[in-house]
Amino acid sequence: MAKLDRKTLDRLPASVQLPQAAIDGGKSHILHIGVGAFHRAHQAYTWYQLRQRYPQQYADWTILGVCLMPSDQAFVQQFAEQDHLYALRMCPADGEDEITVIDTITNVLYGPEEPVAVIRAIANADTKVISFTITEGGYNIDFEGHQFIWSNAAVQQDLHPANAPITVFGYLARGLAERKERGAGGLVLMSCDNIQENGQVLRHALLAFLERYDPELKRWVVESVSFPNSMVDRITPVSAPADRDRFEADFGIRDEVLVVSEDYFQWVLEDKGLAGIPPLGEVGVQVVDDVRPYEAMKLGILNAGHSLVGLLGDAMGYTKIHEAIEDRQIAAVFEQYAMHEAIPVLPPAGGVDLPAYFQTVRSRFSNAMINDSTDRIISGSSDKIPKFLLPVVNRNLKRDDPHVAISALVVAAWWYYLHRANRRDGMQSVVDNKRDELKAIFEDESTSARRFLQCRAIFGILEDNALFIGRYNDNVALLKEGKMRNLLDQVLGKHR
Ligand code: CS2
Repeated sequence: MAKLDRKTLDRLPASVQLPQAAIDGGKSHILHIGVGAFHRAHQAYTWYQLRQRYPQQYADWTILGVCLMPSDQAFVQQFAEQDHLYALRMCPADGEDEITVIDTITNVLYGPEEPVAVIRAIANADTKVISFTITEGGYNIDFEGHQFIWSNAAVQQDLHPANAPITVFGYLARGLAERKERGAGGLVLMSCDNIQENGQVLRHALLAFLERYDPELKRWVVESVSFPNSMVDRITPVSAPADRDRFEADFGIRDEVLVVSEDYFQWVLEDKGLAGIPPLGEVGVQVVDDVRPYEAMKLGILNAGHSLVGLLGDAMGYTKIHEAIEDRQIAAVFEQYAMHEAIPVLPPAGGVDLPAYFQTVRSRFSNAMINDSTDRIISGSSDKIPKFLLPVVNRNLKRDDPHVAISALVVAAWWYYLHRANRRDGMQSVVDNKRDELKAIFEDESTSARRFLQCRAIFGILEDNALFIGRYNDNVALLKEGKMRNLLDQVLGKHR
């Protein structure tokens, strides 16, 4: 079967949108680290649209991708075999899908094999923006968001300039040092991960690393680099073989790196240090003075809501998000969480009607066409829960009348998920950076619930809060008895 590439492109029917704008092959002004499906459904799509709209002006605003993880290697190869073309299938809940072939990523470097090329690209004066989707854990910052984690062995290796870099900080340090040396000028480092104040977190982590690596370079970065915060949103599951089979059946061409996403799109970007960057506002990006309220809204309602629906859904035997959200009790628990725990502690976001925002999120979750799995949502929970749910809990605990019943249920449901996974397969099936630490905690079933909450790297000092512990313990007790429906009934209506 022929694959999607430059030669087969024109076999696609008119219903598929094809790139029209020519590419200036010489240079790419954007370097992106972490070329996963989300990046391709979101930022790459946006830059692509800009080039289609202004083909002459922005012909060289293309993306040079960088992948650093061994798990990305197969993708790097397949993508190259397709001349770096991929199709994005955007699915509304009902109605026709929209399919666009995107050519905006001109090449992808695989860091472990081509470290020097990555370093050169960072140093290249043509590179004006480096953006990042390296996941919540990639920033190597502890729960409170303040301390850089020095105990990370890869970070220790990266501190020695003679070693080949491993972490994103190792690459940035070497590349930016060369950039400074060459006088190639400052640039924008744009985090696109789900973290409150993602730009500031990136800045904080990088400066902490550079303080030890090269204090002189740190000073240069402070003066020459901007770190705008941003909020990015588009639900993008991992595409399944069935999605690729369908594409092949429909069009007679195989796309091994197809991306499937919802049709909803949001990107809110802080207007900070963006001089010289094309007007992304022209293609739907909201450029604002302060992104933080938008980030808090999205993390606290959509991302924490995802964890809620994923974990409760899994506990009740659902494997898909759109099926779990159709469960009457789960839907009611999500609504109670949003209305009584999240929205009252969220700052106003530029006049957004938060209850209406919640309703939109709920209907996005029920979109069967994107077929998102509870497994994807639960994966990486030890990086996600501290960024998504715990800020809402902590804001509540600072109030006179804190509401944490549902948040404590979500944490208990996570405990329950790990408890069952440990019994089932010794946690082999758990995808999480902290799996080994978690496994040690779950070895002794009689103490696992208590020791789980004591894990400070995840929960900070939550275990010192009597209200939260009380709620959590009640939930764990019922979960141990397997009384999930009773538990949800009890929690519904119990606001505190
Ligand atoms: C999800 C996000 O992984 C998760 O837990 O909540 O990937 C979510 O789909 C995106 O942030 C949507 O923009």
